[in-house]
Amino acid sequence: MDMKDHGVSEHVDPIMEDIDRFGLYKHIVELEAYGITVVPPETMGVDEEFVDRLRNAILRACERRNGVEIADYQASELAQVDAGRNTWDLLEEDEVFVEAAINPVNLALVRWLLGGSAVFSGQTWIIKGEGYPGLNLHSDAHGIPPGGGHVAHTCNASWLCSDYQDAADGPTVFVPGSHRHARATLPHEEDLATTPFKVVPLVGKSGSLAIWNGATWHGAYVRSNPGLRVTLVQAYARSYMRVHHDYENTSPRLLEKYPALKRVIGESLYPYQDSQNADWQRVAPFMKTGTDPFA
Ligand SMILES: O=C(O)CCC(=O)C(=O)O
Ligand SMILES: [Fe+2]
Repeated sequence: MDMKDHGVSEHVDPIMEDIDRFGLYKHIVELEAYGITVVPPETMGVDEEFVDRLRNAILRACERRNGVEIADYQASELAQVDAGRNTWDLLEEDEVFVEAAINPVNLALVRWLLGGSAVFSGQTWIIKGEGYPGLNLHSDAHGIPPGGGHVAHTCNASWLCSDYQDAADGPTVFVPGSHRHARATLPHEEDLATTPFKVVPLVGKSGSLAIWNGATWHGAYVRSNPGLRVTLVQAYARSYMRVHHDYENTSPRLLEKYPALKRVIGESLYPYQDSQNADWQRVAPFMKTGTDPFA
């Protein structure tokens, strides 16, 4: 018996359908239990050609925006200052960023965490070279007060565009299960060298998607390997959150070409478009999200 076949929830049934179709049960359970899961490229339905395009699009955007040259990412000695600026808002730089944002397996996992009304909030690259510093433990669910942990409010869906094999690659690290604390880290918990929590480094091959509940504490190790770690970070949020970037202004050409992009960008209810009149047609679906975490 499949519960989803009984039409009990118009919101969770289609998400279940995707979880079933893409074989994501283990990843859903890991998201619940640990607040983080790593999905291999085979399950993501992507091949090497996709990852090469995605990595190249990031590297070319960095070159264009920051006036640098990155010939071979596996040997590049790119300076940290050039890797770390002008990194946000990549969607219109290359259509591969749209493909990454609306990958159906990615969206199934995002919608499990944030509901069918999940909103695309922002994309940024992380490019990290030899000797770049690590990062203290933190939550990405900024602005959510303690106590708001029953559902995920945001999530981070990051495409690995280089292999993360061990600590020397400078990977993201996680405190598994920390989403259950439902608060940001406190100062004495943040330092990776002294935190009382067990920290687990992200291991995965290029083309994997690491997705975590925005409340799951994470940081990063120093990179000691030569060459560049390359990552596309994608932020999604529930529809009541403020987005990193206002994608409602995305070119009509892209929105028309990719209906899935149009859906995940959505149309925020607030602020009202007409400041003197409530738009009841748009209020109704927003109210639905108050009745069901999968709406
Ligand atoms: O992998 C890293 O360097 C840190 C990533 C991070 O904090 C994030 O993507 O929110
Ligand atoms: Fe983060």
